[in-house]
Formats: sequence, C-alpha cells, structure tokens
Amino acid sequence: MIKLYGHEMSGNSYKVRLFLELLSVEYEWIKVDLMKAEHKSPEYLALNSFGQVPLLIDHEVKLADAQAILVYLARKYGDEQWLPLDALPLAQVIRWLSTTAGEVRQGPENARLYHLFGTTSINIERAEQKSDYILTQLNQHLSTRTWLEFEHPTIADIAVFPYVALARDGKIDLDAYPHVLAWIDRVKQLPGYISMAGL
Ligand SMILES: N[C@@H](CCC(=O)N[C@@H](CS)C(=O)NCC(=O)O)C(=O)O
Repeated sequence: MIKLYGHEMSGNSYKVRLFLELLSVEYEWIKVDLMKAEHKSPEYLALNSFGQVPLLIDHEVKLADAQAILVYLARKYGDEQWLPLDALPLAQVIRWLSTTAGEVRQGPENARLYHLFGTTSINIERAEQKSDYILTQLNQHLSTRTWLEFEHPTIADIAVFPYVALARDGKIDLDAYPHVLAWIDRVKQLPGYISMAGL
C-alpha cells in the first residue's frame, strides 16, 4: 500500500491526501511530527534528504515534493482528465504547479507560516503584497472559468487550492476575491473531498 509521510497542519501534505481521496486510492498516513523536528531526524533524512513533508512511497517509488507527487499520482492512478497528455494542455496545468511553488508560496503560504507558526524570518509585508497580487490574478482568471483550466478539475486546482483556501490562517481576507471564494466552494463539493483544520 502507498505510504504518505506528512503532518496534519501541512497544506502540502494535505493536497496529496486530498488527491488520493479524490482518486479513491488507499494509502497509509504516517505522521511526521514537525513540532518535534522528526523531519530532521536521521531516520527521516535517510528517506528525504530535504527534510520536508510530504513524501510518498509506492512500492519501489520514493518521491518528495507535493507537486511532483500529484503528477505521479495523476499519471499512475488517474485518467487524462487530471493531467492532460498533449503538449499545450499539459503545459497549461504545469503552469499552475509552478505558480503554487512560486507566487502562492511567497504570498498566502508564507503569511500563514508567519501568523500561525510564528516564523518571524518571513517578511510579512512582502507576503501580504504577494498575496494580494496572486489573489487578484486568480480572481480575474476565475471570473470567466469554473476551474483553473478546462471544463473540469485538474491537478492544477488541487495544487493551488490548499494555501489559497487557508489564506485566513495568514490573516488574508478573501472577501475581496469573490471568484476565488466561489472556486473554493466548488473544490469543496468534489466527490471524495476531505478537509483540514483551517478550511
Ligand atoms: N517543495 C516542497 C515543499 C514542502 C514543504 O515546504 N513542506 C513543509 C511543510 S508544508 C516542511 O516540511 N517544512 C519543514 C522544513 O522545511 O524544514 C513541496 O511542495 O512539497
């Protein structure tokens, strides 16, 4: 059975759990207690030298990074709907995986780290500016769309969803972004959807 190493307050761990549930793929959840620095233990570093969650083990496959794991799961256990094969639609989805590791991380994810976990090394003014920037972009993008790309959800939606939907943990008010709020509600209606604290 697939093993997923993660922490319940980690949005990156959550997005992998969410996708496994949407795909109805069975897995074993293994908690790595970030608060006790278990992710920096020699045992865990031997599995993932980056010392981060999530980490997925599927038989002989060992894979870190939430976005990479979503790609793997989509191709291995999902149908083409979640991750298209053709060059342009594939690139359109990858664009959002990149955006989540870039603008979403620099914005709402960092604001959450600052306010919820007291990560004072984060420049909160910059995180707030970045949040407004990406949420404004997303709001505009979603004003004419149901999903981030195409007429159905893809791993782009699953990758971007957690830290945008958790923005209030970072004291980012989502009320100014009504199309983003409507999209969050649509993700929450997907069959198999599971939640996490803060959503
Ligand atoms: N690029 C990685 C980032 C993963 C990441 O930042 N994980 C956080 C929890 S959400 C973590 O393990 N932080 C502990 C650390 O970096 O020391 C991904 O997308 O999975």
